[in-house]
Amino acid sequence: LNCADELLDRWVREGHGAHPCVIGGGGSDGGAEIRWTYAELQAQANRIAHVLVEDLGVVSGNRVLLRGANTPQMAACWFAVMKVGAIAVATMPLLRAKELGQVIDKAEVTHALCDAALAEELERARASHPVLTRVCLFRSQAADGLEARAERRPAVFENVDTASDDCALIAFTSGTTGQPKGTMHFHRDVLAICRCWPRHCLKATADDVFVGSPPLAFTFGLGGLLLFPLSVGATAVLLEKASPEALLPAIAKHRATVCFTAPTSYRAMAAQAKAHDLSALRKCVSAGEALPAATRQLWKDTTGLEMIDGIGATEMLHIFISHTEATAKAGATGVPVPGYRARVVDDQGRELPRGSVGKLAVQGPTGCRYLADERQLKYVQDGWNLTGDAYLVDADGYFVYQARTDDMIISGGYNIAGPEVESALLAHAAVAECAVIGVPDEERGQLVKAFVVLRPGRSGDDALVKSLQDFVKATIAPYKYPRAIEFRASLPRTETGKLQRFRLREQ
Ligand code: 3UK
Repeated sequence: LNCADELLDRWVREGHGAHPCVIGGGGSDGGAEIRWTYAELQAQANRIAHVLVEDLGVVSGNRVLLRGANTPQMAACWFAVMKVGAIAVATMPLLRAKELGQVIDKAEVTHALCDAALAEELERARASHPVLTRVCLFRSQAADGLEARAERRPAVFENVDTASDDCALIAFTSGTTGQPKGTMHFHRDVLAICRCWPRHCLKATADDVFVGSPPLAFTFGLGGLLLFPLSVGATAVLLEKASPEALLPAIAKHRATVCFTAPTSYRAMAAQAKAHDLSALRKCVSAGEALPAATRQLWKDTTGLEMIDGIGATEMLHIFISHTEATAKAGATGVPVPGYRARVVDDQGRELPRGSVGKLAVQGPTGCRYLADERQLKYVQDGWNLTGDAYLVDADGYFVYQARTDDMIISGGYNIAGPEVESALLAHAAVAECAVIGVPDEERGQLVKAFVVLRPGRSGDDALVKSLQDFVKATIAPYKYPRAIEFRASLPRTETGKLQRFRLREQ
């Protein structure tokens, strides 16, 4: 079993080879836009597979680092790595030499395919990590570049017959704190995620056109922008720069029907959506962070569309609690995706009654396998994956996100979930973005503090502080209101759109 066969080759075999598959490139570098059919992506992946084996000496089980923005070439490289039975180690484009070095060490990377535009940091990392022996650049004019080599190779390749439990990829967590952790996923895991959430919650078809912002190096992006569209024979639009400002015109231009991005990006898009033709859009998927009820409503008011929220994790490969547009419930993440089981447990792993806040525990066809890491024993207990999230199950059986367990605030004896306060603040007309943390306080242990980015034209004066505090007190239990409010021009976020609350705490 090789996941490239089911996701790519079979479409060509079954007469779907002429259907548009991946569109992209032609970005800021002024290059021409690439539009590859399924047959063309397959041919390109096959040629690169030959280069991997015959020029670069890759054997199955080797770890191949992939470094590039979201482009068709990156997609071809990913499938080539699958085809030769090697293990893809995709890295975030913004990583620096030091972080790349950690990835190379931890994943024992021997080979790399790297976008020429991003070669510099990798070369610096390589200088101090000789285990990485071969680097080949793509999107390069060089005579020894990947394209030049691939051109000379045949367009057919016989996939290595990997076992279903051979490792297909090592994904590194985006790391909101501390050291990056590598998680292993098998060929069968790649196929399992295509059969679970997309089939039950997304319900896409070959006519769909997928677009979005998460990097292919982030499993949210790998699934949403490559695996899921290809699993149904649809088209994937890959954007090199996917800021909210770039996403809107791309949706219009490609008449995209499915969009994957983070809540903060939907909020930014909502502010400008009216100026773009979003009429083809039908599915708007949000993940990476909790989706506040106010953001769901804002997007509905702007576009008429109900969003689909889903919680996923690098450790689980993709989304495991979610819903359809028809079963959306404001403020709740949803119910376990068919194939997965989830429950809320106490510190001893005992299931808690509905309404009680505890640790989220998940089980399903995918799960956490850290590369040699003592944290495995913390993440998986009694066969349940503990994602590090605090949740409750409401009266209807919906899972309602509270906070990262380390982000829960204890103030004056109360447990307060920062994201609940953030959701309340986001419904205020003056608030564009916000982050709520606990700061040390002699009297209360911790004090609820909000960092607020205002909408244009608003000024952060004492009257607004009072207005925001009153607004929160009128929306949720008054003891949760932010006793301190600081106005900021922006908030620290990861490349994947996650708030870095730990950075605010450090300051
Ligand atoms: C948080 C959410 C509330 C949560 C991811 C979809 O985010 C992804 O993976 P990461 O490893 O982070 C995992 C953590 O992020 N989170 C993600 N989605 C939600 N919290 N509501 C949500 N909808 O703390 C989780 O433990 O970066 C998301 C698919 C694949 C992914 N890797």
